[in-house]
Amino acid sequence: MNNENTALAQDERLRSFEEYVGEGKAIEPRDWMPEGYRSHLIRQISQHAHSEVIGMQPEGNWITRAPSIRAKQILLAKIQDEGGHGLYLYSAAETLGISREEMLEQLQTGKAKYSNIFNYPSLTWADIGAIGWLVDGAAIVNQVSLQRTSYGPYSRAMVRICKEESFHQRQGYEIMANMMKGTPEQREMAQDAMNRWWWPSLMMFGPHDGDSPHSADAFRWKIKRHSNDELRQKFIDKTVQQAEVIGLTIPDADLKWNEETGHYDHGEINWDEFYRVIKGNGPLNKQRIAHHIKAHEEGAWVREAAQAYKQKQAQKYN
Ligand code: FAQ
Repeated sequence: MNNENTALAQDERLRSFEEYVGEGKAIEPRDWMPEGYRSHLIRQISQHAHSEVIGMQPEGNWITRAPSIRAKQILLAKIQDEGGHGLYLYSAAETLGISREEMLEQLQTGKAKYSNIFNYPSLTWADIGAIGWLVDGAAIVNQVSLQRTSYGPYSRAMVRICKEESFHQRQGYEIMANMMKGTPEQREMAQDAMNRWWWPSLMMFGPHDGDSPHSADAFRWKIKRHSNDELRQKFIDKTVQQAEVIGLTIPDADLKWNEETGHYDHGEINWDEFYRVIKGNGPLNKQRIAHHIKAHEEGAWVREAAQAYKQKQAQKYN
């Protein structure tokens, strides 16, 4: 085929790919896909996986200090779930032709991002409530929308992950609700956690739609079904009501119900802080990556043992 014909065939493939996703059909690993679609998904899914795994750190910090055995059991189960979510997502990304080692190398060298939110410290037990309620709450809003994303393995991983996240969100809300029924000091602690986690949680949805460079492709290829701002608004509308029920105040003087739009108007996010954090200069970025590298190195013997066992089994059955 000459160059012109090859280009025509390529255009035709792209056209039928876009028509196919346009009809709401799922793309599977062996289907043809444009390179841009593949690399877009590798970036997003691997960053999502890294977020789940790095997200274990702020909560892991409180396992030994949970205030009861019940609270400790629940927290342990939640953190284990987050590790599991990371694994489904790494597996989904691997179907696109990147290895787990490459993804981890990109994380550890700062080439791949993970959610801004996990660069903030968990200072008190109320922070564990705020993470479950606000961070998992924000993650659910985003992930429910991703259940209908066009890439089959990603969308299927989201279905299972959302079921588990809704349990996580409730455990966080329960912690906050109980603290708000407690002593003045406990109520103050809950409000302080709310004040520190609210704005970074809103940042989780990414930049405003007009400043989101990846959104155009994401919509064209049905990777995203709702925009960053639409999902952020959805999260705000439902969370304000939950805060009111337990007596917490949202730390935003501009927050106001808008009769006309049927949504809450809200104050502006500090985007300088967002970009500073996602570029690696948040309060704990360096510590989070250093801890990941340490844990990864200390776990090398487990990977070697698993590899050796796999080879032994292969020899036995070949
Ligand atoms: N943090 O053009 P856009 C969880 C980057 S899971 C850091 O709008 P896109 C569970 C973005 O990567 C939480 N970076 O990008 C849990 C891009 O930079 P790049 C994770 C961010 O992809 C709970 C640049 O800004 N969830 O929490 C962030 O269209 C508790 C331009 O942005 C997911 O990852 C951010 N928040 O939209 C675990 C969901 N936002 O890559 C443990 C899947 C944007 O060019 C404990 N991801 N950036 O270098 C998505 O839906 C999308 O990727 C968005 C961003 C919405 C995050």
